[in-house]
Amino acid sequence: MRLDIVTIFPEYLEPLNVSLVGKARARGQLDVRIHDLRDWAHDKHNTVDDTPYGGGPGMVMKPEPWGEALDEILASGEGAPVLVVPTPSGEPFTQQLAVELSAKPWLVFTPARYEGIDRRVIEEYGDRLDVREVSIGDYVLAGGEAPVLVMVEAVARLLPGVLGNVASHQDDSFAPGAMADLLEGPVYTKPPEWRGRGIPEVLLSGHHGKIARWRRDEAFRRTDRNRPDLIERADPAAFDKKDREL
Ligand code: 6GU
Repeated sequence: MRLDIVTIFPEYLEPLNVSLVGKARARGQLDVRIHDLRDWAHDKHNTVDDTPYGGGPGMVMKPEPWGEALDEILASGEGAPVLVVPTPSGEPFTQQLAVELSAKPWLVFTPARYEGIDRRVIEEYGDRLDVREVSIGDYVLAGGEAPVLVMVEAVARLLPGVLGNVASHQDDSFAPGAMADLLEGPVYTKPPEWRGRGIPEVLLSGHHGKIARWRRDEAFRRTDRNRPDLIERADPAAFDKKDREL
């Protein structure tokens, strides 16, 4: 998969050299290209923003540098990428969207600063590309770079061969399957006693059926406590009699 990211803070994206994404890049599973938007700003101060038409606070990113940057990036590859525009007014970034994006060969991200990008840029590329305006949650950040880090990590770990153990995302919170609609429950490792605290005995029983039932009950309890909306929204058929007794 190829990813292009256009930003005025390339150094903000240095975490993409580390850990899972860094390793995927080093192995050639992920081709990440980070571009400095100011390379396409041509005045003495490399200006990329201007005051908003109609007045109001803050600054708006000018269309010309984005247009030149995106034209050059689009011309450098085969076919059409999905253009992912991070914005607090976008559609929610969900595991489902991460799965969808992970199936694409090429994504271009346009993290903005200030009050966002001149609307005409989104319209212009919307005529030619699949454009997704995406928010990572109901809070406001100073720019789209941190959301890009979030989205790239969520997508990269779904690529074939990127996670060591394919089973490790089968029962992720939000993954489809038997535990769909439930958050993951608690996990334990050695030692068997730490600061006087043991581990649930069922986990030592070797009884796989009982362990699966316990995990499901814990998942249900956690979801009921932390995200009751997920249970409200789910298909009632997803829950059995034992769930309802908890
Ligand atoms: Cl994608 N950008 C900004 N600036 N703030 C956000 C966001 C994106 N998602 C949630 N808050």
